Amino acid sequence: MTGPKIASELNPYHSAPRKADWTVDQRWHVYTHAEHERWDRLVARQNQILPARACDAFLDAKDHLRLSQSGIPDFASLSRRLSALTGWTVVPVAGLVPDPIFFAHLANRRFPAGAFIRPEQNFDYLSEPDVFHDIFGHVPMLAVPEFADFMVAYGEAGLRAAQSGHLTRLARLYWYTVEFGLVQTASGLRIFGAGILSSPAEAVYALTSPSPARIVFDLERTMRTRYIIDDFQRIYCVIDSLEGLLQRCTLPFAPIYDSLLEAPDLEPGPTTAEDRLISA
Ligand code: HBI
Ligand code: FE
Repeated sequence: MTGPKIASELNPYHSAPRKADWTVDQRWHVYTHAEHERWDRLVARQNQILPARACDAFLDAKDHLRLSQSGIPDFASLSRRLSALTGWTVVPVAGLVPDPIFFAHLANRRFPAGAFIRPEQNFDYLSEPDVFHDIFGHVPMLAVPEFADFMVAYGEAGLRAAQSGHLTRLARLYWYTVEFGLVQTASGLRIFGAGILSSPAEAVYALTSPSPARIVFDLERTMRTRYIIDDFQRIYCVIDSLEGLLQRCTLPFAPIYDSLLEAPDLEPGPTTAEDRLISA
């Protein structure tokens, strides 16, 4: 699933004036008809796949935020709807921003979202976060109060981890929850991770393929587990509930980092004797 890297000349925001916090102007009126239409096709495809696969909180919030309306969303009006629910806003960025900048935005309830849309030749997959991944994949969960508060706590923890040198381990928490998390519900296993929610193929694979391992989320285990960025995941972590994630992850992480100092990293695949496996 490796895609070609997006050439920076294809992303007009790379040459746009950037503010100190790395945000740019979205310049919504500059999107072309083809770009709006590409968004519509990406949304339509995902809307076919996500019912009964995404968690209900995501599906409800996606409708509430009117993300299936035609055209790439205007971040300012989307932010008004979102902030009425949880106080979060979305701010446009050109692409990846440096870690401390990213964490400072999260800690202040601002989600930095790529403003560009993937080019047509990358319709199925792009390694960089674009407007479809960031807005369609991430923003609905930010309208869910428990998740919204978890993301603030993550941003604050990120600012501390960047100082104390524990970012590698903290970033794995983000990866295995915010990006690739599954949640156990009364109606079965569901998706809440944005990396899966924005991928048609992985949305099916994550829930039903026999090849990846699915284990009950354990914070220490997650922090020790490396991840792969250019293929489907080989292991998924399953939380019990968003409330549980929030409670577990708003406790201070410093004692956990310390307790893991001697613990070796784990590969993203093989399970251990302590893992509690979940069948698909
Ligand atoms: N920047 N725009 C953007 N989006 C991200 O998801 C992102 C980032 N910068 C850093 C980063 N993620 C990660 O380092 C962490 O969450 C760990
Ligand atoms: Fe993401």
